[in-house]
Amino acid sequence: MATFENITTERLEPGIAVVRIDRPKALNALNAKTILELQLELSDLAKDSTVRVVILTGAGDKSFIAGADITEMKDLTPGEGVIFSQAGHEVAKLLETMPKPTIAAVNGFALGGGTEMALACDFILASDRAVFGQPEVALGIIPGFGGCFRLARAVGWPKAKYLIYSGARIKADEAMEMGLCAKVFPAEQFWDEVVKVAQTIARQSSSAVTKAKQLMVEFSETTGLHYKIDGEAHSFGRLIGSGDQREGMTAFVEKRAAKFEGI
Ligand code: DAK
Repeated sequence: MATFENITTERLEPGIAVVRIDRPKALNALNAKTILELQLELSDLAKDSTVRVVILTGAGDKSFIAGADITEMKDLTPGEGVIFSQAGHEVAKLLETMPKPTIAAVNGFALGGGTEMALACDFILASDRAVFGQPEVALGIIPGFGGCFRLARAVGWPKAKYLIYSGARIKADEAMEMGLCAKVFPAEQFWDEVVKVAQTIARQSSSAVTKAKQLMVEFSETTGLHYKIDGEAHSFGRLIGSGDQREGMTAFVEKRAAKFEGI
């Protein structure tokens, strides 16, 4: 089994793989290396017949994924921006289409790319301490891992537009009300409840569950979605290198408010 720097995988019975993003210094933000590691690990789990359910979560109790790594994204060139986005799309696509259920166990901050990766899973289980949001516009960019489409698919266009244009952060109860989460559990019991859900699924007929997933992927027009998302990667690439993207990300790193000029 491969050993990675930023992710770990734990096996639980019966046939559950728990993939944890583990970058505490950046609240589990996704840098390019973590995205590559996720891509490799999820491809293996997708093919592993002993795995019936995959849980994606964040290490620690503060953060699921605090977004893409802003420090690393700050200096991307437009070409690198497209490559980064496409790698993130591959990870999201694996979560969305692998022939077994994927559960996002959102234990804390799920911002930007964090909400997007959670949305790519089959469903979201959230701790009552979870916080969701798409704050990209505050950094001079747009959601780059499929957020514009998957968020709208989950909560409807008006609410997705509200969340994306405002960058508002919402707590688990509001996310539940909007239809983003399948269940919210108190933080103290969160992990036990997540494992119970995964075990319940893992004990069903895996061929029936896989068929149900395949049908839902097909009928939710996910294939069309992947085509549209490629357009998102190129739109993102065009924002990389803009004055507002440099200002937004430099301001985050310098811990000050951004001054945008709309360029
Ligand atoms: N990237 C890098 N470092 C991060 C980070 C991030 N996203 N989030 C947190 N950190 C780091 C902080 O800089 C800090 O580092 P030190 O100062 O200790 O060195 C450390 O984690 C602890 O964070 P805080 O001190 O800020 O902790 P607080 O509890 O005060 O605040 C917070 C927690 C999650 C509210 C705050 O850290 C925060 O606002 N973080 C940024 C959240 C955010 O804006 N996320 C969205 C990122 S943009 C695309 C692909 C993907 C995307 C877009 C395009 N393409 C290529 C097409 C996605 C974009 C995003 O996700």
